[in-house]
Amino acid sequence: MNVRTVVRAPQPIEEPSSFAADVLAGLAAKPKHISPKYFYDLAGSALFERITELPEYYPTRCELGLLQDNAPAIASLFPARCALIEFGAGSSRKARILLGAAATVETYVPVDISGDFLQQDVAQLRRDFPHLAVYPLVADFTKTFEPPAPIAALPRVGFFPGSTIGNFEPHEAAKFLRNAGAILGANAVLVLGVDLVKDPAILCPAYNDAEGVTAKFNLNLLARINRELGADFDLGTFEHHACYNREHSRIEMHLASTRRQKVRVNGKAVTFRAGETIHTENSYKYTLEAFEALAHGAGWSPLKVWSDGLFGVLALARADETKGN
Ligand code: AVI
Repeated sequence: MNVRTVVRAPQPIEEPSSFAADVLAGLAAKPKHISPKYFYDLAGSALFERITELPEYYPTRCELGLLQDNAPAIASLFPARCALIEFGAGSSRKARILLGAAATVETYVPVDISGDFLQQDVAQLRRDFPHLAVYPLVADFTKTFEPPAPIAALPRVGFFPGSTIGNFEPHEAAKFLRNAGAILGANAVLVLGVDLVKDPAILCPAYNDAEGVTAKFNLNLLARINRELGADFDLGTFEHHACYNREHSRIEMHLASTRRQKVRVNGKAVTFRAGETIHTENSYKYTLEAFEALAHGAGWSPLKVWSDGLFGVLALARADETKGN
């Protein structure tokens, strides 16, 4: 999700938090897995920020370039006097590009699950865009939420940059799109970033950078489990693996145990075979056609696409509106 600086509070060890419960359930499953949403503690967020600046990690650079080069054209699709709702507003860096080009945006609603984070950026935004009303909203954008009352009457534009949609399973991506349609309402436009299928010679280095930052980002998940759940993972005995799965058009990230071992997590023993992995992330890559089909099934029609061949920025409209209903 673009640049995240979210600090999530450590979960108590005694009361099984959802972090503890999810980690234990994922480590008991076959194959072992842990949700990528747990990458983003303070250290993980800082590592992700470094990833976005790596020479091999093209998505952030591509998306920023597409937004900068096409901001007036993107903004021309926005309804008059609208509210811009950003889903998972890690930093408003990308929204600022649209806000600078779209005089028609009256109100900006950054939505993030972390209230701490949202406050960091709002004061500066208000200084930089004095005519803009900013209503940060603490909410889980993968679920339905009520937009703030002052935007009740405004047409809405959704913004979901960063190709974060690629970290959802395709059925979850469709669910997000349907949910976004319900939140944004009639006449809505949704602008999102989608990473495209491409030569694995470009894809694989983006997740296996020479400096090893992505490896640190992946391994930080085990360090976080050690810190917050009193586990005893020996990080020296796990390796970062990232590979392109052609059949599913996705980069898969795993943490592979280099030997047979037993680890204690929250008081429970977890055993690993040599070479056994924890599946930590999928990053789906779409063709524009495949993404448009997914969006169509979830009630959205493409209005316009900007692409450099590596990455796509898509503007979608609610499907019923494009039929004139
Ligand atoms: C946040 N998300 C879009 C990134 C991606 O490319 O899937 C997360 C990431 N994982 C490894 N590098 C970056």
